[in-house]
Amino acid sequence: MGKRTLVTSALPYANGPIHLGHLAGAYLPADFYVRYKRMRNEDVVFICGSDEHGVPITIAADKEGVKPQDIVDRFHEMNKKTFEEFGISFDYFGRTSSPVHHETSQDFFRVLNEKGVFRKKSETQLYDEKADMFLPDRYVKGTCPHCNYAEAFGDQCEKCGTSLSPSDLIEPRSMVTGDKPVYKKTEHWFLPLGDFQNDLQTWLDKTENWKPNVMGQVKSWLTQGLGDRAVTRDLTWGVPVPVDGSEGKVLYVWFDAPIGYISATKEWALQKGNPDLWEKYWRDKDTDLIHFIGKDNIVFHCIMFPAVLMSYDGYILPKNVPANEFLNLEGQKLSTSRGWAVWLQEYLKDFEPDLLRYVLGTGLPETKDADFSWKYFQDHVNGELADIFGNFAFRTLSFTSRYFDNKVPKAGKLSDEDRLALGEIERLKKEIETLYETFRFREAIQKSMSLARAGNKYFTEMEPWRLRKEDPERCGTVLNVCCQITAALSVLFAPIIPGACEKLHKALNIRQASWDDITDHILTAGSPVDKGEILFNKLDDETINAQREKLEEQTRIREASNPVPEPIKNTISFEDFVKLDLRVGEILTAEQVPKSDKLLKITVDIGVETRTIMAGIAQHADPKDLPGKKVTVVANLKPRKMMGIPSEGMILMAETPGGEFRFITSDADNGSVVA
Ligand code: B3M
Ligand code: ZN
Repeated sequence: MGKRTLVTSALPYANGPIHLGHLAGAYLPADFYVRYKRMRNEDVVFICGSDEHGVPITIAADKEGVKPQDIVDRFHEMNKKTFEEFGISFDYFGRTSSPVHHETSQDFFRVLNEKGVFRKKSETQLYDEKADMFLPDRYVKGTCPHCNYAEAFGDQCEKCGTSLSPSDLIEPRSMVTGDKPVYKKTEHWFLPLGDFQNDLQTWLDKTENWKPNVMGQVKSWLTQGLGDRAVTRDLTWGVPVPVDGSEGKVLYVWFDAPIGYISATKEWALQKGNPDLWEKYWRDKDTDLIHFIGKDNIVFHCIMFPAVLMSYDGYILPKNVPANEFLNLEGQKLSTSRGWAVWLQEYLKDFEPDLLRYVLGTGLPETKDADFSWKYFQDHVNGELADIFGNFAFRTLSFTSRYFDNKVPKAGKLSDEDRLALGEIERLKKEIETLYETFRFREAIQKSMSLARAGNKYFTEMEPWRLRKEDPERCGTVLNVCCQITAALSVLFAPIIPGACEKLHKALNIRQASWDDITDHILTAGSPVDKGEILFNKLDDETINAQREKLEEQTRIREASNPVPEPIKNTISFEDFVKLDLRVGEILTAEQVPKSDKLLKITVDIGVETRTIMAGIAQHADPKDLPGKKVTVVANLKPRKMMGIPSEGMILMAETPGGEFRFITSDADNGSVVA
């Protein structure tokens, strides 16, 4: 056994299903890495689990009117199963509600408390008198002081993105009762991160190969100077604070959740019948600890949790935290509340895991935010998996089984071309290893695909279909080379597309694929080969469009049932307002503008004259329904050309939160002034 590595993926909150954004951040890259290490026969343990505490859980429960326990039970089981189906190969998937976790996190708190690490301070916090509870920031809503959005949360305005504290809100109200919260004194335990500044710096200085985006964020936290972080909360849902005088208090979720990695490793060891085994992975300096996370979790994994581990003493610190940036979807930010997301269970109803594992892998947000689109998915499945990898494996296997009696043919004397093609195996293997070791999975995948590309090129140039008749021995040599490359591919690609590679191993009779077996002569001449099968079917436009429509439909439904009101714009003066000349009018004619799918050309009688107005409502109104409709027109808007036609005003419309358009009508005579 080689090196020992403990790999963790961020514990997903058990408050909703897994989507592509999660996968691209913390799970898929970790799984590539772990599978690669296992294939190298290294000692690696892969740990994850559900994060079942914190306000995200109680908010989800409140929304549905059920208990937090119901929410976490449901999503823990669901997510565990989905990860399994997708082939994320955790050695253990725990949950932070487990007794082992409660004990472990309480032990951490107790020990740190006894060592005098914490500071106890009292502070005033928002309190709901009617509900008799302190309010977490997320439980307070009010008007955003920056954009006037009336539904801003106490920690952030989701409209303008500003991060807030509850005291910033104009007219704060409790989400529990709707009452105005009051301020009340409460006592909490704080982790004085400033005390760890030097130790953290020393540790970070010694780390190697960290991604610049991760190190940059950490350095900037350190430069700003670290403050005190409360590690307890006044809540009922969570791990109870295990010291006297702490009734009604639980551990802050970001205190207990990372300890969840340790608890889950303990449970894994118990399950293996070797209860002490976990210690080797957490307390032995020869273990490399690697945390895979999304970029929003960096501070907790690179500052707060290391500070906790240092204070307890005897624990190793992370060797690397290869955090990923965010994944966008079809050019827009992912949003579960808006329904703008692809949920993994939904994906799995329609496609094999391998396709997404590969395609998402080629576009991971490793150094900057990346975009996933269904078109990108289609292009990469068709153009690479099917046309390059699948095609090469298929033509090699079918040719071999058909003309060489289902056996790897013997290689004769190798030509320069043969040697060059075979040489690619060793050369690329080395490069790919470096890429895996430095967490550059996108490039590792590209490099792996370039071996299949080289294989195809070789096959085409050698023209075995011609050699078969002209020079059968030479043909055997060429197919031997192709079989060796196919075998190498089936091992190199195994961390990425395990399903397809297993099929290939079967077809090539490779019993146990190990990374170090990848050579230019993995297969011996005469060993059996099955007939090739099509590994990847191409995806047609219809299939892809159906996915896009599903996405749009999801958002339509969510937005209609859960409208986000538009914020009120900045105040204007009365003088500004009276500059507007608004008139009642009546539509006379309406027609579609050629070559535009949005614009209608409309003529409106506004009493004093008839105006031609271009309106971008073709998708919302049928021109033949419009004549006779009474509308309101901005009559003194400077004319502007649209599709070459001057538009002499604007017809006012109301857009509903669900995205429908309605005219502002009046039964007053045409030309009446609106004021
Ligand atoms: N549950 C936050 C998140 O999903 C959190 C991760 C915990 S890792 C210890 O972003
Ligand atoms: Zn705002």
